[in-house]
Amino acid sequence: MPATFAIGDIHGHYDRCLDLLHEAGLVNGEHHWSGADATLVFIGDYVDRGPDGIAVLDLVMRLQTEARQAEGQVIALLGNHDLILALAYRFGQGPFHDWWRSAGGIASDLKHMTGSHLHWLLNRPLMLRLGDKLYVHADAEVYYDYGRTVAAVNQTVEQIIRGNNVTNLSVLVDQFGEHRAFFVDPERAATFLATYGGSQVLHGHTPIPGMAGNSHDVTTRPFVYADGLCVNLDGGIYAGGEGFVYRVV
Ligand SMILES: [Mn+2]
Repeated sequence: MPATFAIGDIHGHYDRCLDLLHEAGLVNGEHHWSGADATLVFIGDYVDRGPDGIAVLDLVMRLQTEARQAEGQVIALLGNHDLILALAYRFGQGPFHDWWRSAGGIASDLKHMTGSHLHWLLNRPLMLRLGDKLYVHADAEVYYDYGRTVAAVNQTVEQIIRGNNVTNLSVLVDQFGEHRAFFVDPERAATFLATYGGSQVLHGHTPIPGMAGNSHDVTTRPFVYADGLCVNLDGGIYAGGEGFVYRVV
């Protein structure tokens, strides 16, 4: 079985992202896919807060193509920050633009964003089930509002984010901002897995130091919690954390 890797929230830190992928053997010195038939899952939040979110989007989009040609695959989930940038781009000045700014939106990201970035963002899945792992961006319960299977959630959210119903979009963005649902109550993680399948939830969205405390190496490896049911992959790169690529299988 081909190897599977996952990487958490990049938030515009393109150079750090490349370094991590290179260390993991997934890109070569020329920044091209070198992971052969491996699977790499990006957990979302490519943009905002850090210097160059669009470069991160371009990298992920290109690696998807290159991996496919090598019989590997790059799967990229949608993060809440990615959604907000897409809405700021689509709707222009107004509530979503204000939301994006207050969420750490970077002016040059919006300036350099194109229709192809938007198209790509609007086609990102919210959830992924691969083997016995369930991948989501947020440690939140927003998913329940959109369906009781991975496929149903992805389909419902895709329709909403391509649509023009501002109320539905606002509710989605708001709920997507929840944190720590499974940390405060491990029973919620068990219920989540019973609903969507899998034996472990892999997520980002909530920097590990906020869960595990601030010991020196806390941002360099995944944080397992909720009786082993959850794995947090957010190494807090935007706040100076080193981050990591997690070898899942
Ligand atoms: Mn997030």
